[in-house]
Amino acid sequence: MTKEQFVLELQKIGAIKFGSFTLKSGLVSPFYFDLRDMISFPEILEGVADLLAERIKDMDFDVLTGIPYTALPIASLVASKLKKPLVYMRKEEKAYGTGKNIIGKFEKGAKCLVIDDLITTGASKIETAEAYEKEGVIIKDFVVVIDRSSNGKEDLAKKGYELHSLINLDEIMKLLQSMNLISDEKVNEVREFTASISKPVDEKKEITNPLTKKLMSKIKEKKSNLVLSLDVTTQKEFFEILDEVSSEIVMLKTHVDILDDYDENFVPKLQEYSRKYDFIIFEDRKFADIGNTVKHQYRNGVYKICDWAEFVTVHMVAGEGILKGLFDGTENRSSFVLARMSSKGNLINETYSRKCFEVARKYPNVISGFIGHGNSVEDIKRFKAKFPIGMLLLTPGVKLERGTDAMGQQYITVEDAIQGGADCIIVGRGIIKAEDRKKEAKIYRERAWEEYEKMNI
Ligand code: S5P
Repeated sequence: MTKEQFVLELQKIGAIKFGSFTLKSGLVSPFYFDLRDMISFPEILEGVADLLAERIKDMDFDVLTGIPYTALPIASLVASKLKKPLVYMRKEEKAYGTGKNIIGKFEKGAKCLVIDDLITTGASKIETAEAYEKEGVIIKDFVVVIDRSSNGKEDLAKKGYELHSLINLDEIMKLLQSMNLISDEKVNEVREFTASISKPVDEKKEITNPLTKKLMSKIKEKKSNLVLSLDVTTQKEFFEILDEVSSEIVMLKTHVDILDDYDENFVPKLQEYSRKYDFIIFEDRKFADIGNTVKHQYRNGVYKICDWAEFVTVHMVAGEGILKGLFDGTENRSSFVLARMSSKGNLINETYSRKCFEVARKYPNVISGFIGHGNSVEDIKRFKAKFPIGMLLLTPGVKLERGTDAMGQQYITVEDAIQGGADCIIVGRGIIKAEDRKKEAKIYRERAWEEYEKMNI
């Protein structure tokens, strides 16, 4: 099968579609490639495997892999044709923070060639390469069936990987045009779309959420990215600590339900502190129930959180109805969604985080950003790169030194968090258990601010 025949076959089975398709990013694309069904057409599968085998037979690699699901059956056919060993990485996403496993036999240091069906941006390829590299496998080359990207080759080259493709978008368009299978108008539409997505995103797109704006301007005014997590159980201790550290913090995070002696004096006193020391109040309630229940948990009961906390935390596990329950009818209230957690073995995975971003894109007026953590600067950067524009990252599990506690809390450093892209660090015991809390809070604030300024030059 020639490349041209292959493209025509793809078109026949509906793997190349023109129309209007909403992509994961929210962009509407005039075309869509979906090679998943190809496995049910043995001649096409055989044809693409032959083309790929021919393309890679002289490249230098020890093992071959395909990215599940679509490319794995293709890669296994190619591996068999070239008599090369196949390996693959589990597709099921393990909870964030646990290692992934490669299935198949390979030596540490083996050179692995990666086959995939498509490339749109280089991002997921880079993630794949890094995941393999963590397991001691060396990745240099990626071979994709269709390159539909505008800068994929360059983006991968920047990270030291080489991209090869059987066919690119332009070739497909030219071929279909020459066979009168697509109108000139559609070709132009596709070209315009591809050119538009390769333009850099306007980072300065205006933020509309008033509380996000408030937090951002307070960070600048107070020169502080420090959120204090004041997890103590008596009011006496609570306000003693606030007396010592309030001037260092931009926001105070409470767990109001852990106070043994909560009474009606607590909130007015807290509000007085907030005015006097100019910090925002953030109740870390982690709402996670159905809309109707959280509506009452937020407004009623003993604490009436909605009356005094400008921000709250939300788990998105119950679905977006939770936001209606919480925020319908409120003004000047916003939330941070837990898109990753710092605790060891937590069940959040990448798909879940991505779903949180999708919801946030729909509700920017009541979501200011995400709570998130990571095991390295690079890991946090990759996580933050997927945020909708204008969303903030608050990172808990932060201390001056890396470490853990006895109950699974994992700490990264202030520098790790901010260099990864955190807009604020959330610090609890690092400060409240220190001998000199005032001094310690100052150290956290200064370290975070220094890094933050470097990042935002
Ligand atoms: O993933 C998370 C999310 C949050 S909000 N991990 C966390 O530790 N938190 C909160 O941050 C947690 O509830 C606690 O209030 C604070 C961390 O406290 P520390 O004493 O470990 O710094």
